[in-house]
Amino acid sequence: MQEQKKLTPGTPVLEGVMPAEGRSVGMMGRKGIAHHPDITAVLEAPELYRFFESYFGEPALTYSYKWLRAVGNEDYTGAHYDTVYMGRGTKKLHTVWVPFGDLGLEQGTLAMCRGSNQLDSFSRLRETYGQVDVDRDLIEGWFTRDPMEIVEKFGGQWVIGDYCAGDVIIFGMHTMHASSTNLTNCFRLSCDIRFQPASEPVDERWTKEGIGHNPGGEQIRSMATARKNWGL
Ligand SMILES: O=C(O)CCC(=O)C(=O)O
Repeated sequence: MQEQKKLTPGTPVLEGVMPAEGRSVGMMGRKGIAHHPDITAVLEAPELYRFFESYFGEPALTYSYKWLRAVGNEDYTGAHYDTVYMGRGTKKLHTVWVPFGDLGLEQGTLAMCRGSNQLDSFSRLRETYGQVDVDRDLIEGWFTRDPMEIVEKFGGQWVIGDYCAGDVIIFGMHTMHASSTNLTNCFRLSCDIRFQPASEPVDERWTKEGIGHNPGGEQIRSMATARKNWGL
């Protein structure tokens, strides 16, 4: 990030201090910093494989694509299900959210909506929005930018906290999540990665070189229009 001149000159590099109006720095992918050996030592640690192998009861694989994020001031993630981005393979795909370092919620941490994956009150949401594929349907991915709307309409409970280096959050493709807004002047560093049973189909957008989301340029439908059609 310093090489890309994204940090405030003269400040300690390890604090990740951003200039005024610093925005997110692109670091996702299959190459570069997301695959630096120091990063993969965390994201592909034997402890993660051991956990998933015991959870799945068979060998686990992880997608080569790493969603490494440096989230800037005033930036945040809207509420969504991950299936809309990576739902073409197994239903047993799981996300692992990994904070890099200790992160307070004022720096923009992950919030999970407890119950959103299984409460009956979310069933219409799971049957409609939960079946979207953003690349096939050419539609926005976030269901809403206002997380409180979720609990007001469907129930559940938002859970958020401060995280320490070494914590992870693990969840399936139909658990609603979002992040708090980064209100500090330091980038929030985290990465989300995916694990699944090795014998099950994969979503090739995230395992094969040269694929990914649509390159763009097409007309993208707004979530507001889709929600009107679903009556949500
Ligand atoms: O870190 C974030 O802001 C979003 C992460 C996310 O959406 C995920 O882990 O699936």
